[in-house]
Amino acid sequence: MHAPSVFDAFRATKPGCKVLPDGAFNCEPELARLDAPLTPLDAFFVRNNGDVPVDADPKDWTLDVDGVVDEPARFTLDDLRTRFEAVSVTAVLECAGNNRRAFDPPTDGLPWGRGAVGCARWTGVRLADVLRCCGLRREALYIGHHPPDRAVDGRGPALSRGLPLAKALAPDTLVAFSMNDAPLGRLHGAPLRIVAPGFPGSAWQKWLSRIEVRDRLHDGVKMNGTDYRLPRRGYEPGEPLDPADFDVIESMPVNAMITTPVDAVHVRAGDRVVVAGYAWSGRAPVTGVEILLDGSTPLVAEMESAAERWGWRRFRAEIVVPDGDRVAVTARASDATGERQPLGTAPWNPRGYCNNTAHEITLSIAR
Ligand SMILES: Nc1nc2c(c(=O)[nH]1)N[C@H]1C(S)=C(S)[C@@H](COP(=O)(O)O)O[C@H]1N2
Ligand SMILES: [Mo]
Repeated sequence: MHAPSVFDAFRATKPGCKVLPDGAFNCEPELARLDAPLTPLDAFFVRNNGDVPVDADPKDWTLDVDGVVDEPARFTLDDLRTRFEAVSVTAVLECAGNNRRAFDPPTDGLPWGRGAVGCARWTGVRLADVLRCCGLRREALYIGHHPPDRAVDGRGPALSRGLPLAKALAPDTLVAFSMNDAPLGRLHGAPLRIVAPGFPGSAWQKWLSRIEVRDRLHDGVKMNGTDYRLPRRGYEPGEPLDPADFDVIESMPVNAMITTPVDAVHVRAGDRVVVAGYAWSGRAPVTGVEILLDGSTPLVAEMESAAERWGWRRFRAEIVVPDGDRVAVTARASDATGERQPLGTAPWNPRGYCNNTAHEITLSIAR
C-alpha cells in the first residue's frame, strides 16, 4: 500500500477535504465547497477501493478492447483522439455510498457524509464509437472493465465493474480524458476513465486499460454478491443476506443538498436568508425542490433552467427566520418519475447504498 508520505501528497491536492479512515485514499469536501455549478477539482471527492496506479506516461498508455468482438483492438491515447469525435458531457458523479453515515443502524462500508458527489464537465470520446469500431458481435450483452489498481492487501484487482451494453452504447457514455477542461488528475483516473452518467460512481472505472465485451453480466471484483446491489425486498438489520434478492444498482435516485448556508450557522429572527444548493437525479430530470421549515410550510424553490440532462440544477429560496431558538431547514427534490426524496430517514438497506434522505440543516436563532 502507499507510504504515509504518498497519502500526504494526495491530501495536499485536496485542501478542505476530509480524509476517511481507510487503507486506501478516500476523501470528501465540506458541503460549502460544493456551492458551484462545476465542482472545483481540489474539492472533488475521491473514492479508491485500492491503490492509485503510479503516474503512467500517457504516451505509453493503451486501452484494449476484447471479448465478443470481431476485431479486438489496442488504442493509444492518440488513436482515441484522432480516430473518434471528442465530446463533452456535464454530469454528476455520485458514489453509491454517499451519505451512508445517515443509516441507522450503521452498515458496512465507508461512512461517507453528503460530500461523495460532484459535478464536472467531462470530455472524451463516445464509448459506443470505440466499441462499434471493434465490431460488436450479436451476443454482446455487457462490458467488463479490467483495471490496473490493486486491492489494499496487494492481492487482485481493487474493483472490476462494468455496464449493460445499452448503457455502454448510450451517446453520453464516454471514455474521458479531461475533467473541467483540464487533464484528468491522477486521483480521478488519468489518463482514461469511464463516464456513465446516472449510474453509481463505481461504474465509472478509473485508469481504464481494458474493456471486455461479454455475452453475460460481468463477474469482476465487487460485481457479485451484494456489492453495489439493492435488495428487491425489505431487509431487517442482522438478517442473513441472500444475494438472489439483490439487483445491480443502475441509477442513482433523486437527491439534493443545501450548500448555503452551512449547518448550524447563526441567524436572527426576521432575517431573510437565502437557502440554495443543487438537485440531481440519475433516473429522470429534476422537476423541483421544496424547502420545509421545521418540517412544514413548504416553499417552492426557484430553479435555474436545466441546460444539461446529467448536470445538477441550482435551487434557491428566500426564507424568513421565525422566532425561536433554532429552525430546521429541509430541501426535498423530486424528479420526472414522480419520485420524491424521503423525509427523515431513507429506507435502510444492508450495504448502505443510495441514501437520498432529504437534507436538513439547523439554523441557530440569536435573540
Ligand atoms: N479503477 C478504479 N476505478 C474506480 C474506483 C476504483 O477503486 N478503482 N472507484 C469507483 C468508485 S466506487 C467511485 S464512487 C468513483 C469515484 O471517482 P473519483 O475518485 O474520481 O471521485 O470511481 C470509481 N472508479
Ligand atoms: Mo463509489
